[in-house]
Amino acid sequence: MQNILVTGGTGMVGTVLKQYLNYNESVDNFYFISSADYDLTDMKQVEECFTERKYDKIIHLAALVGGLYKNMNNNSLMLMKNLKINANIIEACHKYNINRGIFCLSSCIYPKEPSKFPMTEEQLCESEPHESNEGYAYAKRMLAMLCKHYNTDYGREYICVSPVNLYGAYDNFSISDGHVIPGLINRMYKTKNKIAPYDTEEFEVYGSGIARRQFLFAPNFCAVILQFLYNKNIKNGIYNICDDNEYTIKQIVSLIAKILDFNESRIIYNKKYSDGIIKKTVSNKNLKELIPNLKFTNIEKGLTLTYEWFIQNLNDIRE
Ligand code: NAP
Ligand code: GFB
Repeated sequence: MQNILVTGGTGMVGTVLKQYLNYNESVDNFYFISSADYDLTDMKQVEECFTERKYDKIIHLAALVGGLYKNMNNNSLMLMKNLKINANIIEACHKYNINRGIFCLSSCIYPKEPSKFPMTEEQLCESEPHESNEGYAYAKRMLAMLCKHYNTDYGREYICVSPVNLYGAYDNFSISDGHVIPGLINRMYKTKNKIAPYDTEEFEVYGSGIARRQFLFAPNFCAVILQFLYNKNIKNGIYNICDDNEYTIKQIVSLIAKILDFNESRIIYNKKYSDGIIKKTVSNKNLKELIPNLKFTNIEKGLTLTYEWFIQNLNDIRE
């Protein structure tokens, strides 16, 4: 029986992982922490966390996370907070002899003008990321560098998983800070039900709608994290986590409108809002070689389950 520390245990992925483990018996003890337990930007508190008990493995999910507009307006905060969290965690993992762990990157940290699409893991640092999330991107790139060099210098097994845009239950439905799927579901629901200030005739989508994104249902990502944690053949490296599909924002808007039974003729696109990066397609070739029969939830089913959770938890959603 091993002790496994899960940082970011109260976020979307952390909470879905906890649920996943409840459903699927686990041989180990998982300890889920949040910023209320330990502020990981403060090394003193990180030390307290790592001396509370002996941990054998770690799943490092904690980060200051946000959608396009939160990143665009807070690059310095996203850089500083995430740099401190990631450096403190790696330093503590090594100091307290945690030899193996899963560390979370993101597809938005890849180059904005890559040499080729879909982007493979080797292209991660071939040029600078998109300016809209530069702070967050460099803090995650530094996490990847820390894992790479602690693996090389000290024989650690710090493995990086790099998911695409995640969504699902327990997401952050904040209209200003959240990602596109929870943002659209929350605002379209409010417009449909005439809830001020979104009780408008027209429903405004931010941007032109032409941007393309890959989406991954959070429970699918949790299944991959656990497979990587226990797969002894995987000892280091970076792995993109995504299925084969990519959608325009227009397609996502239309899918969400169908699920909410919202009249699409009321939808307009406001190009005053940034689209962010137009395309950031990553390859899942390495993932499929590692786990050939990986199952992914299709977007229609994932969005429907997310909306059903939203409706059932309206009073408790993060927004
Ligand atoms: P989330 O819902 O925003 O949760 C973030 C978690 O990190 C929360 O548990 C939060 O604790 C914790 N945290 C934040 N700052 C902290 C601090 N200073 N000290 C301690 N804990 C802190 O994020 P998520 O969507 O689950 O993301 C999980 C991981 O996936 C992150 O590493 C993120 O970068 C990565 N990722 C997310 C997406 C996406 O689309 N959501 C896409 C790619 C990669 P509190 O609850 O106490 O605040
Ligand atoms: O999900 P999102 O905020 O993040 O935006 P990114 C995706 C796309 O949706 C952009 C459009 O092209 C937006 O213009 N969009 C349309 C909306 N309506 C909305 C809305 O109501 N809310 C939001 N948020 N977008 C993030 C990175 O980029 O990807 C983060 O900034 C993180 O660091 C995340 O990595 C996964 O995909 O543009």
